[in-house]
Amino acid sequence: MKHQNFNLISHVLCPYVQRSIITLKEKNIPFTRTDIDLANKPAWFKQKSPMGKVPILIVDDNRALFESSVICEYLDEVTADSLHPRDSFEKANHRALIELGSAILNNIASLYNAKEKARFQNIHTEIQGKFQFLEKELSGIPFFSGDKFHLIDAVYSPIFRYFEVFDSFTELNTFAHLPKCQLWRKALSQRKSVKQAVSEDYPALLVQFLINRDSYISQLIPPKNR
Ligand SMILES: N[C@@H](CCC(=O)N[C@@H](CS)C(=O)NCC(=O)O)C(=O)O
Repeated sequence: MKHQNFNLISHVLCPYVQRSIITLKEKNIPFTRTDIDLANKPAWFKQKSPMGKVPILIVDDNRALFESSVICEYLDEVTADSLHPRDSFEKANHRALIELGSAILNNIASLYNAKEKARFQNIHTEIQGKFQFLEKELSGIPFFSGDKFHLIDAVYSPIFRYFEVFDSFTELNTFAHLPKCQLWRKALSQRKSVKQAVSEDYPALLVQFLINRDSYISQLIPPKNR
């Protein structure tokens, strides 16, 4: 890769930012991170982000890319040792399951915004259904396809991270009957790049974010976490 200067426009809690940071770290790409307040978006950000969303990757101070999957693929392409499998079907399948990961993130947003218990439970069942599918697809240990960490692992790490916080105050047991997902989840949580993708106060910030939803999940958070 010729020397390029990367700045990732980010938000402290965003799971799509996290997958990009994990990719940057896994590929040892030097970068700077600029966190912005999504409730008060700077004017320069609106010019760079047509959808008003993070992450945005600024390349050499003048070019910008949006959409985390595109950013991860680009970073993977401009550096050696791809984080995708070599086999075309396997690679396509990883990409398809990355899409599934984004669908799970949408489900998680619906979960924490659900006002009523019944809706919350229905969405949780939908999420479990998607992980049941993944349980059948998981072909390796400790990561999705075995020893090598791939882009798909970067995508699922922030997804599992939500459940670390949910499990600190609820009994969802999302992965109770999914032993392979449990092992995958554990391995991802111990990966250095995954740990480094968020700040130490991430759990407290997420809890505060969940309280502010004023939704069903907010009511489950005990006073000691507030
Ligand atoms: N498909 C987008 C999704 C990114 C996204 O939804 N980012 C959220 C934060 S996690 C965002 O910036 N939302 C805008 C807002 O909250 O106003 C991607 O993969 O980059």
